[in-house]
Amino acid sequence: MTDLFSNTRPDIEEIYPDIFVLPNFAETSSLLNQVEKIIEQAPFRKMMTPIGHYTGIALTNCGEYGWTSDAEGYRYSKLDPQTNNPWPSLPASFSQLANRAASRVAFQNFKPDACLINQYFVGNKLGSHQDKNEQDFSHPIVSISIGLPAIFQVFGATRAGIKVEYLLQDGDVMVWGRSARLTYHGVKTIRADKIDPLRKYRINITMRTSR
Ligand code: MD3
Ligand code: FE
Repeated sequence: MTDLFSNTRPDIEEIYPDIFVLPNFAETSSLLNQVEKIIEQAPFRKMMTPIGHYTGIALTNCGEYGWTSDAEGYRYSKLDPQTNNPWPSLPASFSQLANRAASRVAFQNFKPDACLINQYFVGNKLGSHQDKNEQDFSHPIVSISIGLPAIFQVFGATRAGIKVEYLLQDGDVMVWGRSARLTYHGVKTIRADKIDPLRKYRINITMRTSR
């Protein structure tokens, strides 16, 4: 029987075919320390999109390749376009965490070469989209949620498909691949946390194999 008053969650939840959540899998304070170091080298910034708007979310990258956007389109780049320096290196603790999470859902030897770090403030959202700038869709994607909670939306095979919604919380790790690799997804508008009003933002770390 489900206990309404307990907040325990299972070790692994498959929220949609081939999209897995590992609740509270990550210890986030050490990850945040690493993010602080990364943004000294490569600060959070909004990027121009191909349709001439700026991304609402601020972002940066670490790892060999970083996801970037400008008037020409979306791509992975070895250099930070703002400084022309290589992106900060991917901390071993990030790739180890991603590799451990992926292996829990039967993706062995996941070795991300790209790590996108998104920063959401209250009011920010991420509309329905696919991640398709990578070369080989047989690799999974692993993401880590830090800070404010967010309602993650899965739309399925089309932009406006049937939704599954899941509340991602601090420390939750998501792994998806195989049949879900090209699934449309998004993040609903971030709201202030009444229980924890000092939390001002959400950070999502997404690790991918770009090629
Ligand atoms: C499910 N970021 O940066 S990560 C993105 O919370 C992005 O910042 C969201 O979507 C965030 O592209 C969600 C989790 C995620 C990423 C890609 C997916 C889930 C996915 C691709 C297919 C299915
Ligand atoms: Fe995405």
